[in-house]
Order: sequence, then C-alpha cells, then structure tokens
Amino acid sequence: MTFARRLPLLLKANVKSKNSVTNLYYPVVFWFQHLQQCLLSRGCECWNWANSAPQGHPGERMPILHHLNDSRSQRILWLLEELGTPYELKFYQRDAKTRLAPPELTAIHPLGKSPVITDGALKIAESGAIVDYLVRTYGQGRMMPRPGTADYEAYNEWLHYAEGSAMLPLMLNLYVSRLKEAGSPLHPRIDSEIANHLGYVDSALKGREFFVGQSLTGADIQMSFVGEIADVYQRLGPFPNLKSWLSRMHARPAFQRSIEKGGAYRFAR
Ligand SMILES: N[C@@H](CCC(=O)N[C@@H](CS)C(=O)NCC(=O)O)C(=O)O
Repeated sequence: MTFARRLPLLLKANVKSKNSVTNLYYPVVFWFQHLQQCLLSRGCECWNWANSAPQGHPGERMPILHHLNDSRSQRILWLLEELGTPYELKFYQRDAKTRLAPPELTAIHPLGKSPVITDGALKIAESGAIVDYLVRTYGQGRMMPRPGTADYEAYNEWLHYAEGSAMLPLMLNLYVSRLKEAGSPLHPRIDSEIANHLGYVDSALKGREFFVGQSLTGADIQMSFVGEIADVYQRLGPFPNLKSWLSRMHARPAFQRSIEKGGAYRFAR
C-alpha cells in the first residue's frame, strides 16, 4: 500500500487513541520512511541512515586519493576538482626504469595499483567504482543522470565499458609492442579491435558535447583515459568526434587544476 493511501487509515486509527504522542508518532515515522525512499530512489545516499552509520555523513569525512603519477588516477583527481569537494592527495611515484608502482601502494591495497581511495572506513579500488562512489556521495545530484532513467543506464554502461572493453586492445598493444617482431602476428587483430572500439566511441559522440546528457558526467571522466591512451598511440586521426571531445575535456579549468595539483601528466598532450 502506498504511503498516500496508508496515511488516512493511520490517522483514523490513531484518533481513537487517547494518547496524543501515539497519535502523532506513526504518521510521522511513516512520513520519514516515505521521504527516505523518495530521496534514495533519486540517488541521495546520505539519507540511507541504515547503511551510513559506520561511514558517517559525507560532511564528516574526506576522501584521500592515493595518486600514482602518469596513471588512471589522474581522472580521479580531475573528478575531485570538478566536484569541488575537499580531498587529500597522497603521492606515489612510478619506478623510473620499470614504470611500476612503488611497494608502498601495496600497503594501501593488495593489488598495488592506482587509483585507490580511502574515505573513512571505506577503501575503494577500480576507477569505475571510484567514479561511481564519489559522484553519488559528493556530487549532490550533479555529474550523473537520475537513477531509473535511460540516461542513467547509458552512464553506467560507459563507466563499465571504459575498463571492461575499450582498454583491453589498447593495453594489448602496449604489451605486444614490447615483443617487437615476435608480436607481429597479433597486431592485425589488436589494430582492428582498437579501430572497432574507437569507431564505436566516435559515433557515440557524434553531435554531442558529452557522453551522456547535456553536461559533464562521471562517464566523461571515466572515458578520458581511453581517449588519452588512444591519442598517445596516435590512433585518433580517423575519429574526429573523439579527438575534439578529448580536447574539450582537457581544456576544462578543473582538468587544468588537476594537472597543477598532480604534477606532469604525460598522457595529456
Ligand atoms: N582497471 C584498473 C586499473 C588500475 C591500474 O592498472 N593502474 C595502473 C596505472 S594506470 C597501475 O597502478 N600500474 C602500476 C603497476 O602495475 O605497478 C582501474 O581502472 O583502476
């Protein structure tokens, strides 16, 4: 039964009671439950008092980004700048020879990769999960479509697609290129998959300023690394929509601030 239909019945039942506290108590409790459900369905997690107790309200805690230079972590730094929420930055430097992350990152998360964020008792790895969490927790409804809409599903798809699909052939290109001649039988398939994915992304951006809706969302943030790596491998030539979208993203003041705060970033040219 909906709240609207339940309320008159509750009021009628309670009027019979002599106790004015009981008269008010149940309608007020049900009203709050109804309000909480409405807010949660709109993505306002701060009203989820059942789950938020151990973590505290966003106002009482601050995310810490464990940031590795020249890495996917740059997009999280950019996101934090877009959100304008206070955060702490902890720096980790790649080994100059191996380009691997330093062992200190393993103390933060067993995989020893970046990005990782900590926020109160929470620890989150994987860029897509981090973008999703930060936008939901600190976005105050900005940078994501409303849950339950078609735009929200598209947004969620891009969050997964970036690392789950688009990055695979780009990473294979990186590793197989190190095999020099020995890797040549693999390159035709890798190249055609890169073209397949970049072509798909390029057509999704046709006539659009952003991946989803009319303003910047977490989807743009998450997809930026795909565009950057493709650009580093000089693959953006045939994909003008993707190329110009990337330039627009890099021109944003918040992105520029992320470079100032994070230090040199070799994947933004
Ligand atoms: N799919 C993960 C990938 C994380 C990842 O591989 N990060 C790289 C930097 S781009 C890293 O930490 N590499 C250092 C190492 O492997 O030692 C994500 O999106 O967060």
